[in-house]
Amino acid sequence: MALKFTSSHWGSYQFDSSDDPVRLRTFADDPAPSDIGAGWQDAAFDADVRIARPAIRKGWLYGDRGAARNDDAYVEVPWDEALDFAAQAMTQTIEAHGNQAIYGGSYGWASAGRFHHAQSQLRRFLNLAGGYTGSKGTYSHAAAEVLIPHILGMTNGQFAENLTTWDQIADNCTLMLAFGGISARTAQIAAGGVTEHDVAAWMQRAGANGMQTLCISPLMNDVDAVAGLSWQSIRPGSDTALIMALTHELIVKGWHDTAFLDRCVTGWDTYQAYLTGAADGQAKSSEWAAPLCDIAAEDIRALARRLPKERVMVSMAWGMQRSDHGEQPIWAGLALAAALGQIGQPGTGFGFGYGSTNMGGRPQRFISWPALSQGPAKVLDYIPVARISDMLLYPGEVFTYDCETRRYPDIKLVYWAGGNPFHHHQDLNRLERAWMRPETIIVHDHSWTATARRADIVLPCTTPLERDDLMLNRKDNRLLYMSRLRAPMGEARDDYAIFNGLARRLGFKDAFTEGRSVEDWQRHIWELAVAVGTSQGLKLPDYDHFKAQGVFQCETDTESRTTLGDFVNDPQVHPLNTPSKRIEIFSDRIARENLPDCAGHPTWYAPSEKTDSVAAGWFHLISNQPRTRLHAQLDNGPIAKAAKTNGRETCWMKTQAAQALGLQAGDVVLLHNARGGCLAGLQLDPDMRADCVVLPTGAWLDLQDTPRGRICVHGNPNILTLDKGTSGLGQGNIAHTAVVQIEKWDGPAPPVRVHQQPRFTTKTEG
Ligand SMILES: Nc1nc2c(c(=O)[nH]1)N[C@H]1C(S)=C(S)[C@@H](COP(=O)(O)OP(=O)(O)OC[C@H]3O[C@@H](n4cnc5c(=O)[nH]c(N)nc54)[C@H](O)[C@@H]3O)O[C@H]1N2
Ligand SMILES: Nc1nc2c(c(=O)[nH]1)N[C@H]1C(S)=C(S)[C@@H](COP(=O)(O)OP(=O)(O)OC[C@H]3O[C@@H](n4cnc5c(=O)[nH]c(N)nc54)[C@H](O)[C@@H]3O)O[C@H]1N2
Ligand SMILES: [Mo]
Repeated sequence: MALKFTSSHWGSYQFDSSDDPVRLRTFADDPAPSDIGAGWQDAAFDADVRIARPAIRKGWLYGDRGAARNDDAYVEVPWDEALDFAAQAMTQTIEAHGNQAIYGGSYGWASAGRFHHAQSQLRRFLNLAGGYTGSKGTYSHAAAEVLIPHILGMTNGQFAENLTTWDQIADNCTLMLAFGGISARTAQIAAGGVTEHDVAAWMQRAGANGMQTLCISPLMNDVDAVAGLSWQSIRPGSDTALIMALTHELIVKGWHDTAFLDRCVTGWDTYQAYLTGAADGQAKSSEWAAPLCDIAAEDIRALARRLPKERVMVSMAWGMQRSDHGEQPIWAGLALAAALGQIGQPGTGFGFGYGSTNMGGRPQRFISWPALSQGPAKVLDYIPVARISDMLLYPGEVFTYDCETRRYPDIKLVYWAGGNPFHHHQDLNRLERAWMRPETIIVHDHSWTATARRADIVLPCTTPLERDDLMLNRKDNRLLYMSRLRAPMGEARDDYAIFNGLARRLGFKDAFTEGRSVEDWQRHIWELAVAVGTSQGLKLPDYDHFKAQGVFQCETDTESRTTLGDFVNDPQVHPLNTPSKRIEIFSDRIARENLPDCAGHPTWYAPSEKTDSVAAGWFHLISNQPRTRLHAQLDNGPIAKAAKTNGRETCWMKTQAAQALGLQAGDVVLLHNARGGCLAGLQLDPDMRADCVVLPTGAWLDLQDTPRGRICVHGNPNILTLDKGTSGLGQGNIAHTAVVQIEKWDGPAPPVRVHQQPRFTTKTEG
């Protein structure tokens, strides 16, 4: 018997291939495995959702140019025919419109594993085909990705890797201000694979050491139970006002650390003039913030009084900036930490992303393992990733992004592999309209997701359980050889094999494969990894030994880090890479853009939707990350299904708020606003705000015609969210900013059909 291993974004697994049937078990050395994975095997081999064979949308075969894309039947075809169609569509697009008419932004999480990473494969393929229009930034933290380089002189990725480590927090921090929480729910996930979940254990250790945690969030359970926990409920979208009022209190009481500000910060005077009202006549006082945040002014003052006496970490969940003007809480939070003068000291200062995944603040050495080469980019056009509907609807129009002005390209062909925009994008009715514009849409997925059901050429790929791969994640201490559990289902092929077939038709197969088989590539990547290991003082085994052992443990030493520690120690010797060489609380570069929605210093802007500006009966929608799956992945599996309410996605309201509307646990409710509507199954939660409703992301979109119009009968919140950029600077998505109305669904509710196969037809039928 030989144990074999595999990995995913939610955890790692082991199995004995001589077992019959073969069953995945959680990786034995993970101290706190995620529940999500218990449903992986069933979800992956669910014949009801798997794409068995290549399929072409009927209307596309007859040249409808996208008209019926939102609800059509599919014709199954042999692989050769499907690949011929795809190659022809690419050739025609490139000849008639040039490579920039291909959108290959293809955002999404795909699967863990270095070689079979769908986006890497796609980009390598499209670059060899002459290039494509790409995307910049993520749905996770786009606003921060643009802002942080301006104000800290490093990328968001570099900042993330310099996050003050958990050991320092546990030993030194006495007050954790957890804006948006720090949760084991989200810490189940780590991009690229994870063998050890430890965020909950670090929080317990910090709590046992006396750290107080203040969960500042609309939901109490955004921090899991821990010693020293308390909850400050806040109106969604108003954190910037609270942070400014706290900073204002420090200034007027003279409790701010002027020595730190003089030494390490630029632009404090400008910001202070804004806070005191000298600049605009409005002091950002506790009285000013109180009605915005729905927190008593006295409570804000009491919190401000505590701050100078504690060793404080100002922590922001990533979700804080996935909202209108999402740049501002980050910038204002950094300014608050600067005013406290505790940046650069162990366990205190400013943090972004603790608990948002398992990665933030891990006290370990990060090693840059090799990846598949994607080749040089040949087209330089791109869009901010969340502006996809705008791009498709308004080709040629101007947009601003990161202090540049550009135009949207005219896209004729969309190619997606490893993502699900009809899960992840906001205002899905709007995306559906935009999605009708391109001539051809090609999608690789293993399952009939909402996006696959809206593609013209659907190519079935394997899941990681059907292929070998390497897990090389710089933020995990182990390297895993991922072994296949079983042969591919149906006619599924690896993304690599699919691109191979296309590259042959397009005449660049040799350049794409470099003459290597899958195993040759994996051996090649491993050899590069061995060289990296050597440069880091690690002796990795050769490929065959690694494959046989399955696991390589890098090291057990911890590496403790302090964000901006060197800089604060000596700003002259370790200056920041900003224009002023310091932390920029005023950025001249941003100010010069004169943007209406992002000034040169942290600024309060009212969000486009909020509960205090609508009539009673409106609720703020919180579409947070789902506890039971990764985004829309595994939604068809047993763990996600067990958490649904009568087969629909569960939404939560505060007990009293639901009672006031005459609603009970288990009711089917309709959530709606001007953009759309969805059904969900109601559950009650006493520990959340009365003006909020929680509907996590990831229920597969199931639009059906009902007496109340075309609504999602399953519970996808993105039918309700707002498709707008955070600002003309960051252009991040604002998924966390939306208001909705709720009512009981009377009468029979339409059954959910999206976890079944789509409609099939023949070429000539109908
Ligand atoms: N309302 C709201 N919306 C949100 C968010 C929110 O907080 N609220 N969060 C946003 C965030 S942070 C993110 S990151 C996005 C996530 O959005 P996505 O990353 O698009 O979501 P996933 O469901 O992970 O989609 C990955 C897809 O890749 C497919 N796949 C897996 N492995 C492979 C493979 O090997 N090859 C191929 N070809 N396909 C594969 C899966 O089946 C799945 O359909 O959602 C965003 N959307
Ligand atoms: N189980 C699971 N874990 C995941 C994922 C998943 O799909 N499933 N996805 C992963 C990905 S891609 C990402 S990017 C991260 C995202 O990680 P986060 O961004 O940290 O997670 P969210 O759940 O979007 O947001 C955290 C909380 O912010 C609170 N919140 C929303 N609006 C506001 C506000 O205006 N003010 C305050 N104070 N709080 C607010 C909500 O109550 C929400 O529960 O999660 C990762 N982890
Ligand atoms: Mo994300």
